[in-house]
Amino acid sequence: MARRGRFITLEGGEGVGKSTLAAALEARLAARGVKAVRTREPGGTPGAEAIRRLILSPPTEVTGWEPIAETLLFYAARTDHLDKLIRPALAAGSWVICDRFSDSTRAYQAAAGRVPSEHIETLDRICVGDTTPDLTLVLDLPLLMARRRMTARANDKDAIESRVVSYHEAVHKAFLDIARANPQRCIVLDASLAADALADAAVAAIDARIGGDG
Ligand code: T5A
Repeated sequence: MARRGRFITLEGGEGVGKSTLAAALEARLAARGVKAVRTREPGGTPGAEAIRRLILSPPTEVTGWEPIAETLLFYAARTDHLDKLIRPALAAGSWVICDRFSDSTRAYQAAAGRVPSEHIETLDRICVGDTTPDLTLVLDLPLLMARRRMTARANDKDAIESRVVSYHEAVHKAFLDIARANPQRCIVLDASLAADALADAAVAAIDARIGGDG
C-alpha cells in the first residue's frame, strides 16, 4: 500500500499570492520527484466548482447568501472535494497542495462574517474529520499591497472580494490569530517577498516541518 501523501494548505486574503505560490511549490516538489496534486477551494472537482459559481456569483446578487447558507455551501463543496479528490490522492501517496481550506471558512465566515465558531467546528468535524492539513502556510501581506496586486490584475470583483474594507481587515487579522493558535500546524510567511523568495521560504518551511520527501 502507498504511504499516505502530505496535505499542505495555503491561506491568506485575496491577492496575497497563494495561487502563484501553489504553482511554484508543485514545480519544486516535482523537481525532487515528489508528485503533488494542486487544487483549490472552493472548487477542485466538477461539483465543487459548480458550488463555487453559486457562492461567488450568487443568483440573488443584490443581497447575496445569508452567512450560514454561505457556510453550508462552502462545506458542501469541501465535502465533495475531500471525497473525490483530496482523500483519494493522499491515499495513493500523492501530496496535495490546496489553495484555501477550512481556515478560510474560520476567517471569512466566522471571524469576519460572525457565524458562530462552534457551528463551523461542528461542520468541520463532520465533513473534514481527521483529513486535517499536515502544514498550513499563511501568507501575510498588508491589505493595501494585496489590493494593489489585484488592481494590477484587473479582474471583476466577486461577491466576497467586493465586501467592505473592514471585513477584509478582520479576515487578515483572523488568519494571523489562527496561525498563532495553531503553531504546530501553521507557519506565517512574509508574502511581500518576491515570488521566488517566497517559494524558497515555503520550501524551507516544508523541509523543517515535514521533510522534503514526506
Ligand atoms: N472563501 C473561500 C471564503 O469566504 N470561505 C472559504 O471557506 C473559502 C475556501 C475565493 C473567495 O472565497 C472566499 C475567499 C475568496 O474571497 P478566489 O478567486 O479563489 O476566491 O480568491 P483567492 O483565493 O484570494 O485568489 P486570488 O487569485 O485573488 O489571490 P491569490 O491566489 O492569493 O493571488 P495570486 O497568486 O493570484 O496573485 C495575485 C497577483 O499578484 C501577483 C500575481 O502575478 C497576480 O497578479 N503576485 C505577486 N506579485 C509580487 N510578488 C509576489 N510574491 C506575488 N505573488 C503573486
